[in-house]
Amino acid sequence: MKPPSPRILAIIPALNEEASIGRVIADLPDLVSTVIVGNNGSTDRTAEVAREHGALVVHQSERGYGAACLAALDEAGKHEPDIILFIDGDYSDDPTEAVDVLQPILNGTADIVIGSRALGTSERGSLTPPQRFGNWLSTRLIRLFWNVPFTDLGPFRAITWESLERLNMQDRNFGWTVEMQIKAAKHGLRCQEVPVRYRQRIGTSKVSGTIKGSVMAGVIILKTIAKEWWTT
Ligand SMILES: Nc1nc2c(ncn2[C@@H]2O[C@H](COP(=O)(O)OP(=O)(O)OP(=O)(O)O)[C@@H](O)[C@H]2O)c(=O)[nH]1
Ligand SMILES: [Mg+2]
Repeated sequence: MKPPSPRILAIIPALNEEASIGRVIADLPDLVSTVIVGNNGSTDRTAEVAREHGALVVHQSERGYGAACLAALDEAGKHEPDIILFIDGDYSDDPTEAVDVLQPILNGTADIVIGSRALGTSERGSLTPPQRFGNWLSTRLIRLFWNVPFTDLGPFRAITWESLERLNMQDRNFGWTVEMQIKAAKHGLRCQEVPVRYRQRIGTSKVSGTIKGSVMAGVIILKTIAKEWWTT
């Protein structure tokens, strides 16, 4: 008898992404059974568009990438998921590549898979120089301290539900992705990367396109690395 196929849930943190969120949901492959949008107090039609495309929308009034993901995860837990796929709501990631991101977990060779934009191709202007440098520095530090050779902190990623529960994620902001990778290394999870492509976002840039946003995200990421190092 064929074993039952794993239940795969996608989580999309979203703040004012009405122009792109529908396309992200529509382009996800059929093997994703449920989409949960962590709506961070959007003042546009993000929630309506997401619902029109069949997603469940969870509201999180507290701003912050991690806060949106945590709210969506609370809901995800009610659906007995096997695998969680994370993807941004601005259409920078290509949802059709979810198949590649999920494959190592489906094959049983990985517990967490990061879609790496450093291994793949990024459209001109989609990643700013400070962002590239920040990702390079952060992944070098992870390699140095925890000995796992990640090349990116990209948002497009998949992890088994069982592993995610073990990581006990805490960060409520842009430390979310780096925290997950460091904790995965600390817990000895089987970590893998696959190349993904990255495009110019749809809609207006909120973080990386502004100097203030980049500096803030960089500081939060470095602080998270320091905190995890202290608590190793
Ligand atoms: N900026 C921001 N984004 C959030 C928040 N909560 C959820 N998001 C979503 O998190 C994802 C990543 O944020 P982005 O604004 O795309 O961040 P980025 O890719 O570093 O930079 P830009 O695409 O240039 O804005 C998007 O889907 C946002 O809608 C939040 O509180 N602030
Ligand atoms: Mg973006």
